[in-house]
Amino acid sequence: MKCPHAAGHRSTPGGGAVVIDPMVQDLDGETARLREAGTLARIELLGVPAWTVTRHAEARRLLVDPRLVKDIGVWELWRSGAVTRDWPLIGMIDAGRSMFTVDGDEHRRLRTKTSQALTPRRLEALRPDIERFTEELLGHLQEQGGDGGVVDLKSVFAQPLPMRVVGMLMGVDEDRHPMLMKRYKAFFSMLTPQEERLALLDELDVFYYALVRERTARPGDDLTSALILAEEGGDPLTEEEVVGNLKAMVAAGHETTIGLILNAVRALLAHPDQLRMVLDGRIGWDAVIEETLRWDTPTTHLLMRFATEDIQVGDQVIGRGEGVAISYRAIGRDTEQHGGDADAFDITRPTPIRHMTFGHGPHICPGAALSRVEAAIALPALFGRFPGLRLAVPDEEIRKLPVMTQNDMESFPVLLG
Ligand code: STR
Repeated sequence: MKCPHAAGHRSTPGGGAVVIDPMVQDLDGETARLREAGTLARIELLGVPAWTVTRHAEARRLLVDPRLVKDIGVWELWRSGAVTRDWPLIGMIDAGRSMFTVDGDEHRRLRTKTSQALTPRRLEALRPDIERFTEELLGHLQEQGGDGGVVDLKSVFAQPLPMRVVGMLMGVDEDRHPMLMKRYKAFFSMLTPQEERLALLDELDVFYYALVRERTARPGDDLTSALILAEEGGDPLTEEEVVGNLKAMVAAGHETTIGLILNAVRALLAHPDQLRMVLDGRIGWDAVIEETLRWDTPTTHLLMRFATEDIQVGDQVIGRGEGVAISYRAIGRDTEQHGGDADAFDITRPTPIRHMTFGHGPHICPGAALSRVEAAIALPALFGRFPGLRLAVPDEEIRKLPVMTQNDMESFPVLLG
């Protein structure tokens, strides 16, 4: 990669960029530094400069601003060749044509069926399956940790559950799940060499194209088949678009919900008084889920949108062609939105639902309701079965994965109690 700094990035008055740490060694410190750097902060992503939005109110405005688009072709650093596919984060942006990468009328065309399939009403039909998966995986926990030994809540429960749910929804057979989980882990990890990441993305494409062809020949009652079939009189998605949406659904449905489930368990175990309130029925699981989403967001930074023209934000200007990330973790800790104690986990706060963790505007997370249903089934079932659940190591020893955009941990060793 050529030096991107040479490409004429405008600097903020007086401020150096916050360098985002690929090893995620101090996430809370970094979040605080981002908030200190201002509403619109300069960041550096592995040598590549960008802006990021750190405040709730400003993100709400910018996420509906049509001058910010997903089209990588607008990015000056990409057009000039300063950023290439050698950059380890390129797969987060240049991810094929899908509802994640397109705006405007085309975006509506790509997204409508998916959002219709994921309304709270439609999701009621999935509930029995999610409950069945949950029971099965709780059985695996019992088998592996029932003798009083340490068991990894991540690999045995929090990771396979969302994979099974999104696999069922999209029509991906269970025997493919280990392959997908392994590849996505390597995709997100900054320790994976870039040639390896590009190769595994190609392998995933081969898999997804084969799946789409199979469903084209023999449609099932999954969402992939629905995406292939044209509405009466409607115009069908292209094969590339179906593959793009399928990839986005599997990657997002699996990776983010792991974080939601594990972060909620971790927060409750670290706040036993609050756990007691939930187990006594004094406060609902929905409060736990919403507060976890705000306080410990599964997505740390969402990459990336690009300015089609200069955009004034306070006394700063996002220059035409520059990249803008959204720092959801910082936004969840916004004191203007959540009060002076925004850094505290508190399920009794009056307005926990006013977070923006699922985004805002046309690209707002289509899977939000699904992830809430998953967590609302998984968490009470887990604590119902193992009320004495506790961490097997001190909380400070839990390691974050070296992933720049997602908030995920290496493992979560517990004792079932
Ligand atoms: C991963 C790689 C890929 O093949 C397709 C996508 C598109 C959807 C992206 C996904 C990515 C990364 C994780 C995202 C997801 C949408 C929601 C999820 C960004 C780039 C979040 O973390 C919010």
